[in-house]
Amino acid sequence: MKDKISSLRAQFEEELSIAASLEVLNSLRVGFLGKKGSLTSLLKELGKLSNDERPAMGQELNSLKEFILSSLAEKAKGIEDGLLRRHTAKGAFDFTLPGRTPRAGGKHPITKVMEKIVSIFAGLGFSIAEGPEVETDYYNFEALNIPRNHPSRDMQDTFYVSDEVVLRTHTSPVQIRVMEKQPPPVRIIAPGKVYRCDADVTHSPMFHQIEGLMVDEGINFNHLKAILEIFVHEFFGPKVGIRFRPSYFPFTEPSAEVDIQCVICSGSGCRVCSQTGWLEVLGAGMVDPAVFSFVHYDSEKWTGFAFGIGIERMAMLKYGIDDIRLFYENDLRFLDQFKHEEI
Ligand code: 2U9
Repeated sequence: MKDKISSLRAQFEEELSIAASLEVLNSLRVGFLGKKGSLTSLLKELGKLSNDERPAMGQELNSLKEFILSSLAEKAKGIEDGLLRRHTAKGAFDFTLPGRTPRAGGKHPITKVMEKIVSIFAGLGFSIAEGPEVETDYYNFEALNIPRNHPSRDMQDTFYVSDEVVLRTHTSPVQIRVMEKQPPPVRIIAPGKVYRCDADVTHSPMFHQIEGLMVDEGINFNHLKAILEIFVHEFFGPKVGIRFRPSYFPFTEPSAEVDIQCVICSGSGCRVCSQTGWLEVLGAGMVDPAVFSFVHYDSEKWTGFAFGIGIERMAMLKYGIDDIRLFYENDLRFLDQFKHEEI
């Protein structure tokens, strides 16, 4: 038995030394260790040995088995490494290929328009104020002189959280909160999300506004006109015509709606401006003294103007977009168009 084990080891070493592929290594493994392999047959013969001989021979066979397994593994690794080296040396792997560039995103068009408008007013000395999107009836309506029976308070127009709590329908409550906290002068803009129960091609249940408020001694309608003219010319271009039309809001008196010459037809009349040549872009007015009395500002001493701008509307006019829902669908074919757009 001892001789058989020695000659099996010699035979294995001989065959291993000339094995040059993973396939040959596998047939060696089967030939020696498989069900009918030569080492397996010797293991079966152990039973025929005497009780004295069996343990030593069993140990020898086991150590030969370990030797075969570790030698096969070592040789296989050598062959695999060689294969890889030859493969890459042949040029199958091009180390000079550039990596895959990650797809770069861009700012959402609403964010871009928002930031542009904020920067125009920041340049005119306005600071930014923010406040909660879930508001009380008092801040959203009452303190803004919006009466109990006003249509905007209707369930049809406002999202009610409870009898006294609403999703803000405009950012005006921010200005009320600022005035409650600080005395005049005030020069702020309030950008943010607002909510109205309305949905079609030009209305979304959530949209964005920037409102402005300036309060000081001697502020009059001329200041309002000048600030809004500067804004419109910076945003739409220096040549666009602008006009103020009398209007009504509960929180301003007098009030005005501001139109610009149609950006599509330059004023000659088209479908977008309903053949009028003008487009309404924002609302404004002198703060109603009733609003000042809610925040304990003396309306004999202080006057102020306020204005409101709908961001989605500005973006739609600027880029000629006719459906507001495109802003919220996250279709990259739409959004990618604004990626490199300089406003
Ligand atoms: C205070 C007092 C007055 C803000 C104003 C408008 C006119 C206006 C609309 C523009 C488009 C809303 O998003 S929109 O539909 N806004 O027309 N907003 S005056 O007046 C204020 C605000 C705060 C304390």
